[in-house]
Amino acid sequence: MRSNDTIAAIATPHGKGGVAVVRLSGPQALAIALRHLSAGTLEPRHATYCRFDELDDIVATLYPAPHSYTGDETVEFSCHGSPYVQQALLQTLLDDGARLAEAGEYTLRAFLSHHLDLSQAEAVADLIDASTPAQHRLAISQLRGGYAQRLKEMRQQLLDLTSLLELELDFSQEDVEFADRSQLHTLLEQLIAQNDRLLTTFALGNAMKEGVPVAIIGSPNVGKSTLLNALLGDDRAIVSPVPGTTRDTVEGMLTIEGVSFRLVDTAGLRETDDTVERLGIERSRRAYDDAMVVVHVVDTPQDVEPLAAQMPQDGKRHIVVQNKCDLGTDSPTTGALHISALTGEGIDRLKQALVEAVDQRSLDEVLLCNVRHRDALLRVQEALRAVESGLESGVPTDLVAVDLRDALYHLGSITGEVSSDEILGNIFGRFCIGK
Ligand SMILES: Nc1nc2c(ncn2[C@@H]2O[C@H](COP(=O)(O)OP(=O)(O)OP(=O)(O)O)[C@@H](O)[C@H]2O)c(=O)[nH]1
Ligand SMILES: [Mg+2]
Repeated sequence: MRSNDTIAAIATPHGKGGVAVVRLSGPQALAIALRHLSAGTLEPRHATYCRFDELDDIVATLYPAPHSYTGDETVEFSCHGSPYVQQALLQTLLDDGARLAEAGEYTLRAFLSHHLDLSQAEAVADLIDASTPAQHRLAISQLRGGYAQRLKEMRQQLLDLTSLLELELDFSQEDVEFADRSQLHTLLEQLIAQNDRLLTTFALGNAMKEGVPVAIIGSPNVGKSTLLNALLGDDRAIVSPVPGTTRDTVEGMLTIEGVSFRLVDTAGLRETDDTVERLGIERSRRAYDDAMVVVHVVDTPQDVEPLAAQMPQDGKRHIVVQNKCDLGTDSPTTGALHISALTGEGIDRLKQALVEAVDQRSLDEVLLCNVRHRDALLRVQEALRAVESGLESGVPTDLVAVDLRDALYHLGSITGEVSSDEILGNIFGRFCIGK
């Protein structure tokens, strides 16, 4: 995977801008650059104002190896942001021996030269994708390493465990259980607990990244679609006085106080003989299952109490909303937020309730937010459980060691201690060119 090519790409977005940055990185970077710059030389990490051929007046900066992002010698050209200038500058570099960088190749090089581990490289992609403060916070904490640190600790514990067990293996001929089994058990239990704890943070981490899933649930005609539209400030879903209007789930993204929510309007729940409506109701149930927050909508005060009384204890946050309060027919009930999706009354209070339903404190903890990492940690969990039961049932130590190595392998796949071209291709292919 490691190549000695000198690569070049435009690092700034497509199109016209005040300034554009073209990056050149690899062993020939400085040599190529100096053939086109009016400056005789470039001082490391100093901005040098000079001419690039007859093309443009630019600022060039040299980052010598190994203290650059990629670890290779790198020159960055800040030119005027005309698409013509950017393209012509890039083409000059390509004509002079550089190769066009592939998507994510700069960050791939940073990984291969050990400037970033794999989880941090993925955080770079997340950071570029971040569009809310919560997504940004998540990506930065993964990049700066609270998360990588946690994985490193787990890896160290796993290595300790392995060496304890191997000690026992070394002495197995002498027919003694050499390793202190109780120490082994303690270490193992600690590891399993750590791993499980990290896994449980996935729901929140993923919700922060992809939007907190919110299901809007209720009987037909109570105003769920009207509510979705009111929250989004957009005519997203069809509204009509006919019960059973919404047949499919309808989604919309909403950011409140820096947290993004994925709102899902659903088909009204009722007994029905209509096949299509029944399929829609099945989807409503699925939306409920996937939700972190459930907004229950009713339109009569009598429905509030029975609903509030039998709220399921399913780990989800439930909010009861009594809609159509503009009709003035309802006496105020406790246990529900009174709103009118039609006039917008109470919508701000509902938004507040949504934000409060997300435990913001836990945002400062290390959160798992990457599906690939979650899959790996599930495999670690499986392997550790196998170790546990192997030790309990007196399976030969060398077989237990196989499961331990399995756990090490999957943990290492997260940070990239073990990786394959396929994994790397998958991860870095998602980047834009120039990163
Ligand atoms: N007066 C009043 N009418 C409302 C309010 N919200 C919704 N409605 C009306 O109630 C009717 C049903 O609204 P919808 O939003 O389609 O209801 P729904 O819950 O999505 O219904 P289904 O999709 O059939 O399950 C429409 O005629 C809306 O205009 C409200 O706050 N006040
Ligand atoms: Mg509807």
